Amino acid sequence: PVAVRREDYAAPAWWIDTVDLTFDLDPAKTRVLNRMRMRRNMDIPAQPLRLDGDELNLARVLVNGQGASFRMEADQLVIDTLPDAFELELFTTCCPTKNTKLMGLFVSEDTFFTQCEAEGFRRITYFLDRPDVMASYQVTLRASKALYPVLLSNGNLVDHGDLPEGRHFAKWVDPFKKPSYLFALVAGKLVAREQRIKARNGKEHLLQVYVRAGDLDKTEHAMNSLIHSVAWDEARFGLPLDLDRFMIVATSDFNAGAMENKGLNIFNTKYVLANQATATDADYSNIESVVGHEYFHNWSGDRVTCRDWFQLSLKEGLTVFRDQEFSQDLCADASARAVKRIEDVRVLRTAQFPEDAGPMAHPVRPDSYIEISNFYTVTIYEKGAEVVRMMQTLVGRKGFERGITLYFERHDGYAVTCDDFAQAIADANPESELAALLPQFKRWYSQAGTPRVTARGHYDAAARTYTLDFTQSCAPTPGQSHKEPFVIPVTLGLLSQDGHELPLHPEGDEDAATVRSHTLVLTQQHESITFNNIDSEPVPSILRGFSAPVVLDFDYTDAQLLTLLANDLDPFNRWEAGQRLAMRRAIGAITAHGAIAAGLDEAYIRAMRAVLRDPKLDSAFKELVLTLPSETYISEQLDVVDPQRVHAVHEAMRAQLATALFSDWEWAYEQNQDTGAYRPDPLSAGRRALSGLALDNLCLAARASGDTVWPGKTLQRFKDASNMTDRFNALYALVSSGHALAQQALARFHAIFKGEALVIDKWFSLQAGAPDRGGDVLPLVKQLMKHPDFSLKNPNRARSVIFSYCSANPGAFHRTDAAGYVWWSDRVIELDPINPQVAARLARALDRWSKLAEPYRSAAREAIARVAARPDLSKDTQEVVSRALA
Ligand code: B3K
Ligand code: ZN
Repeated sequence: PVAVRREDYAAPAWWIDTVDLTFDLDPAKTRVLNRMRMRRNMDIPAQPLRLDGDELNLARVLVNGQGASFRMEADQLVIDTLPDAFELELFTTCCPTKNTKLMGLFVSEDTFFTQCEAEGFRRITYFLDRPDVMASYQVTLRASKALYPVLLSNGNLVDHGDLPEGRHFAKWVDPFKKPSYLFALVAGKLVAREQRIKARNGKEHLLQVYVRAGDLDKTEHAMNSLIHSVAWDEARFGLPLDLDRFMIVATSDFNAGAMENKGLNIFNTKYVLANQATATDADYSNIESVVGHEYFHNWSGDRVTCRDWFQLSLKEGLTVFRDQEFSQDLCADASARAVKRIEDVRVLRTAQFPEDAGPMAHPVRPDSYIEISNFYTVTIYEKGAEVVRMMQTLVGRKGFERGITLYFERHDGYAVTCDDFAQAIADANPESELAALLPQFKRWYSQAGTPRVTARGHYDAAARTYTLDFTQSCAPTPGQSHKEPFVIPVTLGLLSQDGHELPLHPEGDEDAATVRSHTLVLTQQHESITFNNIDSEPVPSILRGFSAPVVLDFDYTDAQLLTLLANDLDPFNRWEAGQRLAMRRAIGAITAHGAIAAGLDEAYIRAMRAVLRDPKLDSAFKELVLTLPSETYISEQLDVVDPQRVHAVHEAMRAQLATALFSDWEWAYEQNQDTGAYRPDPLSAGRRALSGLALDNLCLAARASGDTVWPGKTLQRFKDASNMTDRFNALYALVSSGHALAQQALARFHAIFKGEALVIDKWFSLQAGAPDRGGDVLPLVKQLMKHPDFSLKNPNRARSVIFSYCSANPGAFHRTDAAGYVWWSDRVIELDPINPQVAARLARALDRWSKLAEPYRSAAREAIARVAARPDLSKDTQEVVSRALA
């Protein structure tokens, strides 16, 4: 397979002005009539017309109503001789039931759905399937009225009616031009929750959430999230809903989380369906984020889209930033906002930092790809969002809003680039540091890898000054051996040793006399900042709020970290101090020679107890502080990883924290019981999260002491719980502590929820992700694959077993006998012909193989090579494994 390169971008040789599609929907053979008005792009030299296609049967090609001569070149339909403007009529068929890739037109539970991003439209009809070709669409759907009573596509319903032989039709017109990747249709037996809303200007809109008949009682939260999203985008950025009707439709077979098709968002059921009996607080919160995310794409993605797929982060980074801000703005207070920020940073550091350090590392705006589907990554999404966040930091919140306004004024209706976005934000803020540093700032788009910022502090008692020296560097990544310095906003403050926030007097900035946080913008490899009037050596709080996506290296003493943990005004750095204390102890125990020891000292335990018992802190924040860094995050800090040792130390630390704080956990559990009606708001969700963590610790401590009281109470809690969060937390506590009662709880859980696919996913996932005890998880996972409820074709189900084991359970997956790796390679090979996107994602489970200690390293490499050696691998999987071996 050949790589597509960003520098090869060329404007399309032809434009498509209008598309008129007629579908005769039949699961085995759907007929598609495509009539397009096309014209030559006069700005570039004349070229033949090349239309993309994939797995289509072509029946007819007419140019201006006449048979035309054409040829096929690989998957492309090529027409050499054409007038400058013409009507092209294509007639093709495809087979939705055989479409297990879930790209293009497919059937899920007897309903038709489409997924076209990035290159799925070519599986529906021949087309210029690239985002810079924007056309006006009208779509006629025809199908059996009994089997497919609901017929949906983008835009407005302009006509519908009955046809002979029990069939009916619906005609939709999208008032906006769009690229093909935003096309969608849905046809099937669905019901909708509906809500009419009034925008600020008094205009009415119809909001609809379509689901299968039995799921209507799980749509209230998604609808509320949509209503909040519409209001938020209008209030924060002045971006209104531009359609009369906005639809969300849920399907249980979906590769991604959701898709922002214009006016017709298609969602994985996981991000729509929730009620208190079936969904956890985390599910509620994810639904809010994803509904927001897809809705915000209506502007950032649909009104202004990407010129080419290298610009993917133009819409994804910006839209993740927007959904993160949305969720924060829905929080009642600063503490809840900080909790959300910590959660977002945790995702970035546990998933994106490893990507940036591994074989798939790529810039936020990549330079080449073999399969674009492989680049829907945490780098494009989450790091892309951090780049946008830094722009906001550099121009201020108001300045950023001005920038967004200018961006949409300039580019509405066009397909543009990341450069255009950054330019608009800078141009709207000509006096800002962003405007002054724009070319250098844009290295965040072009250079891959996570920068490391090393800081050193010097206190001069005689001069009463404190100086911080900063050095930045960035390790080589594939194809980029040398990196230029980044623009890095570092927000910082100083604390006295007894924990008081010091007023800052940065040299040369006398106005800052009373400021307690200062944002220093690093641009050089080395630079310093000096603070005046400092009476004794301070404790620096650096990178507050995680002001840049970097690794901060500062040689804190334990005493300094304990001061920050107890006193920092910035909740992010308060949490971070606790993580650093735990990380230091984890690394110490892992790298020490000899037997496994948890290595948690009294000072650490005491500090954790103080946080847990602090009446001024919210439960949600406590839960984050009391949660140890994950095995994945710990492993990233090591040069050579022995996953079994990491796992053993992590388990020992968990057990020690459970036992040492036993009565505190009991107290915290009792303190965090809610009696009122279930509400998924951050405050009560935080209380459930902390009581869940407490229960987990109490069961763990019981395991060590032989106590049976808490496991018994936990089982009772599992049975009595009035919501899924409490029920699942209790089940989790029994399973993760390996208690004998777990088996009956699991059986009961399955029996209660056997009709609820999303809950059964949780049931599978919990077992496949359980802490390994003597290699017991792999045999269990093999059993789970034989369970009658298991299906490899359903992505959610496949992920719930296979990914939970291979990607989320390092202690079980990395076995000295290599059996986990062999099993992984079998699953990648088995999945690849069914669904290459899911297979390629699974293929990334061994991305970090070269960091592993022996015998893991050689065994992992061998397993990857085994996959790579397969003939007929999809280009998705091929790209991932060949980069891993490069
Ligand atoms: N834009 C879609 C991505 C679809 C994934 C294609 N492989 C979801 C989102 O980011 O909103
Ligand atoms: Zn998106």
